[in-house]
Amino acid sequence: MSTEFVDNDRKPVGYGRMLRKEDPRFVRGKGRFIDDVQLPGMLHLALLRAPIAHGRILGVDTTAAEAHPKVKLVVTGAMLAERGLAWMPTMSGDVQAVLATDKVRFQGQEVAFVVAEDRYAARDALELIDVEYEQLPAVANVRTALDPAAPVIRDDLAGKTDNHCFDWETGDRAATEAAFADADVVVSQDMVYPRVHPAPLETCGAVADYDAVDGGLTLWCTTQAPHAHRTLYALVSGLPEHMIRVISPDIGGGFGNKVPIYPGYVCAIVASLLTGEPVKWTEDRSENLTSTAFARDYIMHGELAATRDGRILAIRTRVLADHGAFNGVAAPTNYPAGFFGVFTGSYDIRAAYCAMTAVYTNKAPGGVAYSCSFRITEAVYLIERLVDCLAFELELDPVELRLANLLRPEQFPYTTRTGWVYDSGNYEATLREALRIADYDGLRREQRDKRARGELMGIGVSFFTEAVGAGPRRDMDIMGLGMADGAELRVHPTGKAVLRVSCQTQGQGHETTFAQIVAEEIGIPPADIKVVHGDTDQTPFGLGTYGSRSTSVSGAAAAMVARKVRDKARLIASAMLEISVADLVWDKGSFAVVGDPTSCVTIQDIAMHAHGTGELPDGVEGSLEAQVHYNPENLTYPNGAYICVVDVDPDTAVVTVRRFVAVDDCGTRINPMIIEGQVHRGLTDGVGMALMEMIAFDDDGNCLSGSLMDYLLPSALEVPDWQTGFTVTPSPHHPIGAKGVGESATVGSPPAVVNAVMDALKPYGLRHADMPLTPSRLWEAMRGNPQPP
Ligand code: PCD
Repeated sequence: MSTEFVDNDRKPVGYGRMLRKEDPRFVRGKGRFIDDVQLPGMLHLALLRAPIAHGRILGVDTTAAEAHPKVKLVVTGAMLAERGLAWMPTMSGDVQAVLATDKVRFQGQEVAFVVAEDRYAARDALELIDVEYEQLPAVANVRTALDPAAPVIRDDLAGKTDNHCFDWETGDRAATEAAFADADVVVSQDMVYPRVHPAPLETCGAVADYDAVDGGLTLWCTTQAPHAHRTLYALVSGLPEHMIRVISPDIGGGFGNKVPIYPGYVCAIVASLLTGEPVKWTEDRSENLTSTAFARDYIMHGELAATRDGRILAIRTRVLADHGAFNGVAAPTNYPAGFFGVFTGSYDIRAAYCAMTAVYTNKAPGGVAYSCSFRITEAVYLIERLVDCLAFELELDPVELRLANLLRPEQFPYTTRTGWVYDSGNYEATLREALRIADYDGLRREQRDKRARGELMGIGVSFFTEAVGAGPRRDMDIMGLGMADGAELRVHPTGKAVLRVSCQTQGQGHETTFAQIVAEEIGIPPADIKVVHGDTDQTPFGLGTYGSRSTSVSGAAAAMVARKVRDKARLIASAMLEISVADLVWDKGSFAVVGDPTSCVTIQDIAMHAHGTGELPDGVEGSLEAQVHYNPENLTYPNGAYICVVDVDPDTAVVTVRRFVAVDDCGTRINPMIIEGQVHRGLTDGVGMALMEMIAFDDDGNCLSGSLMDYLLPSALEVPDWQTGFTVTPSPHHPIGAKGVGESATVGSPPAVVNAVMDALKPYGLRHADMPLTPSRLWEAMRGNPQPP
């Protein structure tokens, strides 16, 4: 069943619509997630978290908790400090407390842990720990974090006298100022991309199992990057790397949330080392929302310079970035602001400049690539909102304005003013396809009629370019680990194959699409190719799955390793057919003698021969397998045009997303059905961020969004039937021409929704309101009282 082709006119090999191989286990409830891992004698860990955002720890009394009959162990920060484990490095060169020793720096921070016989006892015993705090004033407002009077959060850092985290700039300041000086028109707009949370269905967790006899540690954990995590655990704990095995089982959604290393994972390891038993830690929903990595939280001031007839000349932006209490950004080392540098978007812009200041606040750490390749969501939102602001000022149609400024096909490969080399695209064709599907002119006519009747209908357009597939080793690493990925392929004697990859599916369907990539190259049906991933003992090294990098990097590795196997198969076929390799032709799955298609051997015949007793060509070893390590030459640059149609209720300011057209160009499409699923997911995400989601804090740094009653996620009720389309502009450097797509829709949709709402509210003279566009916020804005973000 799992190999059934929905697109039945294709041969059952290679690319095309295909039901997911993983579905039978998921729909039967047979997936194996972290909480399904049960080991004999397993103990349970619970974390005590700070009730306040900022406070000095005066004392921790664990006596009563230790006396609990089911408690095996209680550990405080002080105890970890004795072992040199109270602090750990973050992925961005900062340090983060595993358990607080001196101060707590955000509400929900880890202070102590209990290990008990069962989960309930561990939780109960937390209540028996008595922590005495001296409450300190909290820095909850990013705008005042750098005030001289602001309390210093990171007094653990030697010589630190303020809350400054880092400064970053990109582009050419002088050229940009000159372009602005020459411009007929300048539009400027302040905008906030609020703090949001990836909120995966499955929260984070781990099971650590240390074997004191052989010195090996097995860690099952919710990680998007098992190999990188293993190396980091080895470096931090001093355990030898070859004795650490990280297993990432089925993952119930990642969305960037499962890229960082969290204190809970480290505590589970420590607990297993100390007790000699396996220890499980599973987060609850509030812990996930309040203490694991957030995303966005950028306050942006953007400006566009243009000619009066709508030629965009330059873009300039200042960003104030809230990084929380510890800089927990997970992005390549040299990119503290992720890939925000692509803020010139999809346009032919002559000059660009960005200056960013990042600060510490008393909030949870993070800054992860939540459904975007490291801050591209923020960059795309900035430029796409600014383009609409410019259209508003010039009274131009936002589509016309975009068409006049989009990069043209002959400009690729195109180097942006901030140094990114866009590989390929046909932006106008992509936008025109979206206009066609949406019947843009018809929509505008409908809007005119409705406006005349006092109804608020809005049409929003966005065009995005993403930069995914991090990344070339020369430019990108995470904590010194280059971002290249391995792949290993073994074809067994009967012609069935096993592909081993380092990336880690979290629901994207790699077990299906990666089998399809190999199938396309060597002609073995996808059903006969097993994809092994998520276990460092079973797979070659690589940096994992985030920033939509799997297809661009591991997918390329899979194609390359299959080609390597095919090359070997060709040599063996030449011996089998007793003909020179030059006289062989490949036809997906078999080699035949040129001009004599009946003299042929299939890949399955070759596999048996390779493992058998027959003659092999000189210098060719038996078996049919290969390994590669693929270092991408460049990122891939998927792009797309989105059109959103909304209705806004004039009395309640409730927004209804009525239609949404998404045309994506991700180059060669491996499995269109999976791509559509990915796009639907991302669009839903985008509607959520535009209209509902925000992690909010009060003035004391109390998190107000610690449950799904307070942090609203979109459901099927809030979203329309998505209409998708595509264009195909292959990536020139990727072996199969594919670009990533997993996050495209999250990146491209928020500005389309906001542009649509602003378009609906044009009769009110409104040009901008900040996300999330909740009814109360919009209602105030419609009455001329915009709420402070
Ligand atoms: N594809 C195809 N074709 C093309 C492309 C692609 O077919 N051209 C497909 C593949 O193969 C896969 C998918 O699709 O399966 C996706 O892909 P990509 O784009 O490469 O991506 P990846 O890497 O794989 O993944 C990742 C992503 C991300 S990143 C995110 S957020 C999200 C997405 O993915 N997540 C998730 N999606 C998803 N889904 C699900 N289900 N779940 C999840 O969790 Mo980050 O950075 O992490 O934030």
